[in-house]
Amino acid sequence: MESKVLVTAAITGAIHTPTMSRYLPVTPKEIIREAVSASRAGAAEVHIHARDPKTGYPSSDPSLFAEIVRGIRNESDVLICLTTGGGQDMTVEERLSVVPRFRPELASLNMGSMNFGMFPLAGKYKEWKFDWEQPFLERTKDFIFRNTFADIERALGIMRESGTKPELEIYDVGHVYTVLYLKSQGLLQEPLYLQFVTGILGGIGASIENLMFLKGTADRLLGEGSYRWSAIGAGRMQFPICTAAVLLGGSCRVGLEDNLNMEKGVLAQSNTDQVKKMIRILNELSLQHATPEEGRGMLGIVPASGLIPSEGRPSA
Ligand code: KMH
Ligand code: ZN
Repeated sequence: MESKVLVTAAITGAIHTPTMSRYLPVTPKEIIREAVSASRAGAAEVHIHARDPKTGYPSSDPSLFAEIVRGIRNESDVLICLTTGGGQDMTVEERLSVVPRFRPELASLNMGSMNFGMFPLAGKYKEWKFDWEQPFLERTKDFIFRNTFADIERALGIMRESGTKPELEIYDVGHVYTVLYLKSQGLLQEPLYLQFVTGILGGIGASIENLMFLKGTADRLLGEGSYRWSAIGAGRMQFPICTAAVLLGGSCRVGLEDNLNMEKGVLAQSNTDQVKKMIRILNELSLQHATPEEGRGMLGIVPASGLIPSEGRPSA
């Protein structure tokens, strides 16, 4: 087992909408506050999306990302992982633009095109805070989350030039084979960083059997020592999947991007509350969370000496 567990907090994402929880961070200030607080509670990594501060609509606006990155960096040395998954209306170019601009230590990289169904969430609410929310969710019945091989290769080129490590998002077992292919082409550097995403409608379901299948496949194809891994359970499976992951020697991701609740029917009042719950679980299991520096060591990220406040990292 890894000696330490790298806990990630995914602060706001592009799935949930403001009606679903008044605690969902929306403005750059809220996102910064939540990220810094989550890191103080034990998250070594924060996964960042931006939203329109007035409406909460997922945004690729670089000025919002700049404010968020700068704000977090001013107060914390937490590993910052910027999304390149973005939101459903963004082009691949818009989604990737944060990488050369901010040169983050980590950026997500989704391992295949797929259905990404958020439409069942639309049926759970009768009244909406904003007009965009219901159609935004319903549209995903006809949405393809685009991540072609060409897109992935382009993203990897940009990440290489930017000194950014890709966090490889694996939504199903075929995506592990895509990682194997990319590795065989010399496009990935070890240790690889895999994020097993379970419970998205269109991807593999959130069960412990599936998690073990994903990990077993990765061990067999990639070699156990060649990668670090973390897991996500979307929705109510967040804590069960995270707990299983850490028992299997992996790391885990919590946060309001993936789950709005603390337990069934109880909204989490912050990302930090979820991080604290995960740390309590780790402690009960005699496991320890990694600091950001230990996280960098686990992922083979050269510590960015003098992480500059205004952008993600200094030039190479
Ligand atoms: N929302 C998660 C299921 C990304 O931002 O690139 C996956 C995710 C992808 O976080
Ligand atoms: Zn994300």
